[in-house]
Order: sequence, then structure tokens, then C-alpha cells
Amino acid sequence: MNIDTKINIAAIREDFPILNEQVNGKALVYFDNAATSQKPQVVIDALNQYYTHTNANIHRGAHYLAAKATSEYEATREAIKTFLNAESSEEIIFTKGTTEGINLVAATYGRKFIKKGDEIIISTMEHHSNIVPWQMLCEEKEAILKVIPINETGELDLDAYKNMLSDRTKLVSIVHISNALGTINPVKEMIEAAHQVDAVVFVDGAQGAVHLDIDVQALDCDFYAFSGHKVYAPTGIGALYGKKAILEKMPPYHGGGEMIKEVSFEKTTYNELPFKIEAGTPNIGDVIAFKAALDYVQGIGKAHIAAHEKALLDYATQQLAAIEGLRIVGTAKEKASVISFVFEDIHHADVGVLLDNQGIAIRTGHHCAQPLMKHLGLSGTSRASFAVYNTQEEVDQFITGLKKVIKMMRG
Ligand code: C6P
Repeated sequence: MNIDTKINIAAIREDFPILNEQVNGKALVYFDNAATSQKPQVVIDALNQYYTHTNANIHRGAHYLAAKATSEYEATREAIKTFLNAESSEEIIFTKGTTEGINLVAATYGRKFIKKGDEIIISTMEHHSNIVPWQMLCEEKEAILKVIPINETGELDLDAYKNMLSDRTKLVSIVHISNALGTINPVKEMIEAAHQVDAVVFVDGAQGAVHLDIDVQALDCDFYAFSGHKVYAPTGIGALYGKKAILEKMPPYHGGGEMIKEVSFEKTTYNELPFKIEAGTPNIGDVIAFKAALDYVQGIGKAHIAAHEKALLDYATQQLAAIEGLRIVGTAKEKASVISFVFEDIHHADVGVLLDNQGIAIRTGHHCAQPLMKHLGLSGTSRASFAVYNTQEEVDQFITGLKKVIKMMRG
């Protein structure tokens, strides 16, 4: 099988300086992209450029640098609006990442609108970030957390989901792409069903935003959160989309500078959106570099990236499936470029260490999805996840590496 896609991967690899690193004396093969992707030079340059030529606080100063930093910062908001196809940039809130986006909504919308006896629906395949904030909210409000089951291939049981929906359902929070199984969930259909009972829907797009074309208006989701660092941007920055009408009804998250219109000791009035939800000096440099990452992705084209990743996924799946004693965990029909697998007789931690010795980076363990692992009866899996710069040759190296692991462990 040949990976034949319309992009020049050799040229793309040149954009990522870290790919020249040697690890344990071997050329790095980086297959831990679901944890965080590597950064192209344009993103590194944007950070450097900001601190060398622009650094100033935003929305406040009367001077040249403050105006320049503000306009670059706000240009990223516009870029995210386009990236998600939101209706307006007021609907884009900067966060630290997906985790903060979910906590923000649980602590604001959730605290204001979820009442005793209300139901919140999540699924068996959620990351801890899309479990714990809702659990905390349910505990505080005496609300009920319900969990959509999955089938043996790692797909959601949609009939069970639809049967769970009722006038008690106030919020559904669902992962777009599972980080542990790679399953792409039918979120549009799920959103439609939730809206029929007037529940709001939050989509955890931590993995979705990098692999799929996102159109929040077509999805009609009420919230969509993602992290910059998985989309080739720096760590510590992310975005939360919320429908304007809902964001307007929400109380602020943090109190402080920037989120106010007027403050007196008696009363504070709040700023307009999106500033009402962004208190304090933000992560300006990383926000500005975020745009460089999104421009980079759009420059290659998400459809081309997706086709390349799908070809790698298919190739790696075929190669892994041929290895004796290895089982792929997550075989949904719709999958993104994330493959989890287990051996009958080799512990995932050993797989990780022995591949690392060969310069191959994967993730092993529970992938911050302990309830899913418990459901699957596993302590963890080994996970390989691909990005735009990965190649078929790297998959071959990975398979050769795994065969060495097997030889070492089985003798
Ligand atoms: N998953 C992984 O290796 P943050 O940490 O806020 O950027 O993203 C949290 C998160 C939420 N939902 C999903 C589906 C995710 O995959 C993640 C992050 C990484 O799978 C790190 S645990």
C-alpha cells in the first residue's frame, strides 16, 4: 500500500524542526500527536517575533505597542471564528485549553442553570476533563449524571442515548473524537436529538478540531471547546465557542480587570462579550502564535491533512492487525488517526519504554479515560496517533520496532 496524498510531506517535515531530533541515538518517530502535536517553525517564529518586537498588554495602553499587540491578539479571535465557522467573533472566548473550556461552562452556565434533579448526559468514552467538572456540578446541585453506553467496536449506543433524553435532560456533553479509541461520534445527530428536549450541547473538540472540518453553525452545537496545542499551536492556549445568546445569559467566570464596564464598591457592571468572560491579562504571545498555527493548517488544507492521516491510519491498522497476539481497541466505522492496541502477553508500559528506546514516541496507559478502561476491562492500552508530518516509512519503523519488542519480551 502506498500513501498517495496531494501534499508534499517531505516539505511539510522541513517545517517542523523537532523532527530532526535524535532520541536514544535514533531519528525521532513522533506518534504521540493526540497528546500534543509538534510546532512548525512559523509558530515558533510568531512567539519569538511577539516577544522581540511587540510585547505589550492589550486593550489598555494608549501606545503603539499596545495597539499592535491588541490588533494581533484580536486577529486570532477572527481566525478562530473562521476556523470554526462561528457567526461572530464575540462567540470566541480564549481559554487555557479544552479542560478550562469545560470547567468554565460547568462553573458558569452549569451553576446558574442546572438545578436539583436535572440530568446531564456524557458518554462512556469521555476524557476525565469531560467527566469530572460535570460530576462536581452534579454533586453541588444534586443533579444526575447519566452515561451513554458504547458497543464492542467503541461506538456510542445511539438508541440508548435517545432513550435517555427527556425533559429532565438539561445538558449533553460529548466528545467529538475519542482520544483513546479514535471513534468519531455522530455529534450532529446527537445535537439534533438533544435540542428536541431543549437540552444544550457541549462538544469536547480536543481531538476533533485537528482532524475534522468544524462548522459550529452546521452542527448547531451550543458550545465547542478545543486546545491550541493539539492543532500545532503552543500549549496553554485554547478556545471556547458558545452561541452568543447563551454566553450573554451566562455569569462571568472570573472577576477582575478587563471583564468589567464599571466598578464601584457597591456594584460592578460587566463588559460586552467576549471580554465579560476573559478576566485579567491573557496569554497574549501564545494567542498570537495560535493564529500562525491555524493559518499553517489552512494553508495545507484540512481536507488534504485528513486524507493523509486516513491513509496512515488504514495502513497502520492493516499492519498492526497482522501481528499475532495484538488486538486493536476501538474499531468503529468512523475513526480518526488514533490507534489503541493491547497485547495478550505484553504490558503496555513495557511497549512504551521499549519503543522509546528505539526513538519511537507513543502514549501508554489509561489516556485520562479511566472509566472507559474499566468498561473495557483494561488497565490501559498503547496508543499511536498520527499528524500531518508522519509518513508511511515511520509506520514501517514503528511496526519493525514493535516486532523487536515482541522478540525481547517473548524471547
Ligand atoms: N488529551 C491525550 O493524550 P487539554 O489537556 O485541556 O488540552 O485537553 C484535555 C482533553 C479533553 N478531551 C479530550 C478528548 C482530550 O483528548 C484531551 C487531552 C490528551 O489524549 C492529554 S490527556
